[in-house]
Amino acid sequence: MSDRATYEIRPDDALVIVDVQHDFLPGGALGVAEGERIFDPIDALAPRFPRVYATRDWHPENHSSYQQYGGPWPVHCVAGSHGAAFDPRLTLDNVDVVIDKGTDRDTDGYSGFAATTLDRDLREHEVRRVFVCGLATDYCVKATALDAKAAGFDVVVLEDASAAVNVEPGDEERALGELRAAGIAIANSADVAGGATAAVRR
Ligand code: VGL
Ligand code: ZN
Repeated sequence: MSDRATYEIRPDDALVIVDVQHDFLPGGALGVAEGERIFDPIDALAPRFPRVYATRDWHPENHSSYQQYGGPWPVHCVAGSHGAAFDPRLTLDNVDVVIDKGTDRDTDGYSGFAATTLDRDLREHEVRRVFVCGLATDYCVKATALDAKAAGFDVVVLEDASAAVNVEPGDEERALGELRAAGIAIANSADVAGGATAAVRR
């Protein structure tokens, strides 16, 4: 359930869209069952934000998170592969910056802040509040939101614009609980108001 608050989009806001790639959508290597429901909310939100980032899980072929190397996951999001490409239902015209993550073999790279330029770029653009959405709520959305909060940004996770892997039933609810406990707000896209009808990208 979302917290009952309205968020008026401000010039110091950014939207971070996490890992909307073939492999995380139905039919992909690590397809999130409800993944397709995020497209309408994201399309409604992204054009109104002054700055929009899209992260990509972008792994080497021998990434340590793959089962053949002792990790928990099937091979997914190999850099340059079809599975790693953005799903075409993500409107890239709305995206200012693409952030590749998980490029290092030995770290999971769940967070968009892990060994990337995201933190520096947000600060250069004087962003103070970060809205996070995408795939998957219980992994990369969660890790990105927690790191944004730890880095000092105000953070709102958009529940309906995100979807969970749910390896275990209830993982999504547990993830949202962890986010709340860290001081992160949970909202729905309908709780986000205003913003430019066609934002001037900067
Ligand atoms: C993710 C599992 C492995 C994610 C990435 O994008 O949530 N999950 N790699
Ligand atoms: Zn991954």
